[in-house]
Amino acid sequence: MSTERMGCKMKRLVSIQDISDLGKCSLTAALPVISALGVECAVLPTAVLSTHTMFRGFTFHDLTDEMEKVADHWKEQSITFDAIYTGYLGSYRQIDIVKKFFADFGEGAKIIVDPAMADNGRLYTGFTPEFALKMSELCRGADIVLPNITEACFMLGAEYKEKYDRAYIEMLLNGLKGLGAKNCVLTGVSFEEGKLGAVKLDAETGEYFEYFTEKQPENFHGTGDLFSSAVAGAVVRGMSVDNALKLACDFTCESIRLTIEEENHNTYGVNFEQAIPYLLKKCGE
Ligand code: PXL
Repeated sequence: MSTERMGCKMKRLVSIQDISDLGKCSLTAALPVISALGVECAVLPTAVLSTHTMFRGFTFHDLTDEMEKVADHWKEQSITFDAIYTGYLGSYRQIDIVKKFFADFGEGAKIIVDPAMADNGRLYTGFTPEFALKMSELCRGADIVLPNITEACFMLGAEYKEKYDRAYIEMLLNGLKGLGAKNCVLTGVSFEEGKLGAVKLDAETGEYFEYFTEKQPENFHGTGDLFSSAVAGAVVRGMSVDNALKLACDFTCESIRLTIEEENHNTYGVNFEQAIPYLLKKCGE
């Protein structure tokens, strides 16, 4: 991986998601992780929140109108991107704006979609099942989609199961393929006690891939965003999708491990900052 950087023009990615001012998720996770991976990270913020939505009484300032103006300005300036990475989106209109953004800036760019909107069988505050179906429209033509099991179920209108087998996961992967994505990834998958990871179906070749790490004893917010940011940064830097998934699983696991290790650790996000040296070391392997 390290040699890929030598002599290459720096790549530019744009990440489209919210800024939770405090929360270690969405753009406050994407920016540091993608930058650390040596990729320029432009941002198209969808909203500014005081915290992520797991806090009570969070503020929310919608930036939908601003998104179109920013995109128009970039178009006028002939800006191009090597990748477009979308996460948490707050409204139907934003999804339509993102679809137009894919059409306007997608040529030659990898499109990476993390439909961040649910976990553990439940939608995050403010989302509806109808919104989840609309979000599924972003999968068409995407190079990589990265839902967790809950998000995949909501996008596909499938039953969420806490206990499942390989046939269930295969059904969801095929569902994502049906939505039109190329690399169909499911995160937070476990077939074995104590192991957690990601699986992938390559819709073009039919090839299946999986990778698991030790399951950590606690769950935290923002780990899906860290995972997707690591995948996006690594793939844009030139890593294969399978290796990027491995890297992201290891990095997320290490971030959670470091968090739990800390006495009186915070509960709203993980200590990914101190796992960045580990991320970079893994890239060089
Ligand atoms: O981590 C996903 C995420 C992103 N943005 C906001 C959120 C969440 C999860 O709850 O609330 C605002």
